[in-house]
Amino acid sequence: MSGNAALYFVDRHVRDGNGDRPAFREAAGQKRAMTYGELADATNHVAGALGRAGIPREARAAMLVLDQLEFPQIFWGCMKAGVVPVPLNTLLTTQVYDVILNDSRASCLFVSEELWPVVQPAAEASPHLSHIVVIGTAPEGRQSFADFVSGATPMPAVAASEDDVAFWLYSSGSTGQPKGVRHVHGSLKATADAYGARVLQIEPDDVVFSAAKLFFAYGLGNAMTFPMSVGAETVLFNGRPTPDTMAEIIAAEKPTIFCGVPTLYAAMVAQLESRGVPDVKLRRCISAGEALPEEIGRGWRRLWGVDILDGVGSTEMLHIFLSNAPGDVAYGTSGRPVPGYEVRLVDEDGKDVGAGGLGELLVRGASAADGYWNKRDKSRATFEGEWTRTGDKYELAADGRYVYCGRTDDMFKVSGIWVSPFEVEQALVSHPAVLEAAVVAARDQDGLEKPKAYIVLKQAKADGLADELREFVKDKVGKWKYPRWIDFVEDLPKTATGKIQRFKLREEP
Ligand code: 3SK
Repeated sequence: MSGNAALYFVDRHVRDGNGDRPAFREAAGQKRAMTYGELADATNHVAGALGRAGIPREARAAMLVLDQLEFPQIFWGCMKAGVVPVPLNTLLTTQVYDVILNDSRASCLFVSEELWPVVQPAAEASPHLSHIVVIGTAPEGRQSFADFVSGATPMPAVAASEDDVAFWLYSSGSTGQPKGVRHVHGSLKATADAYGARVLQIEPDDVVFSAAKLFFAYGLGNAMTFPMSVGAETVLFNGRPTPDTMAEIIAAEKPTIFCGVPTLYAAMVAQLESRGVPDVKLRRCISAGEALPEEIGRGWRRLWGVDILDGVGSTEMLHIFLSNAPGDVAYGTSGRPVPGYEVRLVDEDGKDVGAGGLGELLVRGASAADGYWNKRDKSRATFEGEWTRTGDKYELAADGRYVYCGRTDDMFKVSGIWVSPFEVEQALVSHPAVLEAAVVAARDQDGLEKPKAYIVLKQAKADGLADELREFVKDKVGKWKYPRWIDFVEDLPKTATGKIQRFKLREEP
């Protein structure tokens, strides 16, 4: 049998007589919905339209597409045709789209009408794009998605091996350099069988709502492949996730599974503490992107009566490989390896560190990417045979849980002793006045590194707060770790997955 993932995730449901089951519904805009049968049909049409347009197998199709019904139609339609969909972060700049369109040499671009203005200059300058397809109302001279598929002869999925490259995702990482991460067909089922089945424990009757968008590896699993692996339904939202929009959608759409990121959970807890939560029974809540502060997990549990399962994944591993699990939650830790994955901690010489030691986390599992596109040195440095380097520093606690200590490149020494910015940030966010914090190394007048904090407050700043926070950190995590400088800011620079971009803060004079 062909290993084309579209057969498993899409066509299998029709073959098994489940074509009438709901697959996706939109929570905003036209509020359209689509069954598994309609999706199978639409994807065959997209595949046929790609063939008719002369887009060959293995060509890349860039997708700058909001969370709307066309996303799964195009993603799986491309895979049926053997064309490689490349979902792009919808929040980037024209300049970064220019870099990505050139790097990927995409021959085709699918773009939501709302996003066309930002990509237009890059798309029109691209020497590689032969087709630009606008979802919604196409501007003068451009082809709409409806016209692109209209009259196309439906085409079934091409035979593919599980090891064929199926799709790419661009990872900006914490350094901001986009890298095309090439994933194979087999990886999608590997993550669904591991995290989806064993941690999320998703069931056919679940309704999933993910604040993380489909273009992130995290959102792609949450809101597409996990629900589709069991024939469940996903609520799609094409807008910005804020505490207000999330609470409204949860109240109206009544999901059973909610997938968020720490920043959003923090803002939701702060807001819902005074307003109260909607009368909805969430049975599973998950978090990734960055480590979840303990207070937020506890606050959420108080409000909703359900834990947040915090985990860590990466674009390179496609989804979460280390996680807390239902009935086995320890806030402030990333939990244990997800069944199907193995992890190791190694020191700077690549030697395994002993119990209680601090080391870089390496992971092994079936969903590892096939490598970065066109970046041989970076591929070699990250994918070491079966093991993938994560760039995250972890400690293994005596109870077998892993505790996040920061990025390998964010750690610094103060008076010869390691400081984890993450640990200082955790101390700061446990202060009642602090909503978010980012800590970086800055140099004092002697050129020595010391912690500097950027802080987003919950409310207006009280007099003497900076000194109070310094004492608070000293008491909580150690005298040498307190921030010598504190800047109160409106927000923090973040990657699309919610990771703080400390390198941007370090760049400041
Ligand atoms: O950042 C994470 O933890 C993550 C989780 C799942 C998939 C992708 C990513 C980056």
